[in-house]
Amino acid sequence: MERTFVMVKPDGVRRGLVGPILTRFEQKGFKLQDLKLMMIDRELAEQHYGEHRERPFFGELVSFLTSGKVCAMVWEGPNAIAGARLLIGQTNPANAAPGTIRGDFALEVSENIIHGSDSAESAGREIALFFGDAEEPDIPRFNIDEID
Ligand code: FUP
Repeated sequence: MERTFVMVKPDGVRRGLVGPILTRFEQKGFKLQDLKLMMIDRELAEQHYGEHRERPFFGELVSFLTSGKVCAMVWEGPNAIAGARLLIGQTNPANAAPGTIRGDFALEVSENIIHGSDSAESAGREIALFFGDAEEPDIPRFNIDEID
């Protein structure tokens, strides 16, 4: 069983695509483990896309990511990391196949709707960055058997 980090970016949230995107992951059979709608600040955006720091589009990428709410998610399933990338499609929506999320819903690389971790290492890092320690839910939960 594998876990991956997926994020609907501000363009996807603005356009009302959270529902259709959740549906695709659920229809595929992946299990939703965690989800939150949140603003991300510049520091988190820069950490998340740290590997692109020297690229010419980095400034625009960070401004875009901080321009509105994102929907951060953790999905679980067999081969979830590569499987999510297949559902998402190529980075540039112009090359993304119809039937993929970017292929069906986006036109330009600067607004490509969604992010998915590209490796086990990225998935671990990104889940920790957005959700903290996944084993420690931030809402206290109780065990019904422990109630008198
Ligand atoms: P992906 O893993 O498919 O999200 O793609 P990358 O990590 O290569 O790129 C991360 C983000 O940078 C993309 F989602 C959009 C942005 N980007 C550009 O804006 N221009 C480019 O030429 C490449 C990437």
